[in-house]
Amino acid sequence: MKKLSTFLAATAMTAAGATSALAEKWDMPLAYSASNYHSVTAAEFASCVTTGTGGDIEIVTHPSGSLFPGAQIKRAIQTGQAPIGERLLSGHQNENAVFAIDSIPFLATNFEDSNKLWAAAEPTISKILDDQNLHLLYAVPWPPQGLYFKKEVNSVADMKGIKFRSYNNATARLAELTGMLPVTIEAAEISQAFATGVAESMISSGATGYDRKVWESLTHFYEVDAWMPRNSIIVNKDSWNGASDASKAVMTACAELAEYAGHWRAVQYTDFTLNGLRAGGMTVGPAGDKLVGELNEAGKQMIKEWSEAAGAEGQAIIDAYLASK
Ligand code: PCA
Repeated sequence: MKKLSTFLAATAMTAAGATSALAEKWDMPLAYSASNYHSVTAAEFASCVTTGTGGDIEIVTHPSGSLFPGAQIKRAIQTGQAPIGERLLSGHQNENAVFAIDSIPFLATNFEDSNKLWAAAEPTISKILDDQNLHLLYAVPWPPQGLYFKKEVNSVADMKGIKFRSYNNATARLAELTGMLPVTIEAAEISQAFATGVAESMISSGATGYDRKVWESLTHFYEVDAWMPRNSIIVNKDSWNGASDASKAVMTACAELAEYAGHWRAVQYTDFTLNGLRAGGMTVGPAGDKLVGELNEAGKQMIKEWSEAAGAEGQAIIDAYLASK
């Protein structure tokens, strides 16, 4: 209630046309295409803040990696090159294994479990980010991750030697463990990578395959439901601390709305995009038993490696998650 009343007070200020002399423009880099639901949600968040602060903070989104490619967004925010932005934190597993909590194979594979896992992990992730000069605003999941190929695949043996597009450490490790050749490629670049043969496969959501029209190059999508990574919206802490209490309250309230809307869209987008892949001519369905069994074996190895890297801090999150199920 308190938040909402602050928000409404700030909105009323806008109506009165009160814009302070200290108005700031915050550029917000995003890695994914403007039409993707994460970007649509971020654009709504941006206009919520711009309106709610009466223009004191005007947030302008820059989708498709046009300001910074995904891999550079976190550093850009930490160093103040951008005050705010969106990033897939599992891409920074080398900084802290806990960032990859949402990319542990077969741990949380539906929206309900993904939310429980996030609830268990969020305080620790917030704290790690805080120590890195970052304030966490909200996070939205991607739909379950499945495997894309340009041929029928029924076993790990069928995957040997395939050029595989990765987007974080977990995806690259999965490729290695299944005999594929990982190459890191931003989502914004994948249509071209598949068209030119730089990559022939990936693990991702139906959403990203749909956004990038991968049916132009690929033929099969296997619903493996490996994990559900998240995009997090993070703010440079100096920028955050410099904002007025009223602006902070508006950003927090807008973030809550955005997280809710983003989740809702993620759920809606899951079936919609799988049908979109089918309409594009792709074969979409569950992976066969042999492939699932072999992927589980690779998953066990990845879980073991992650547990070793994440130590007691990671285990505490897993324990809290399992207790909440
Ligand atoms: N899409 C993003 C990350 C996970 C997903 O579903 C990507 O492929 O880059």
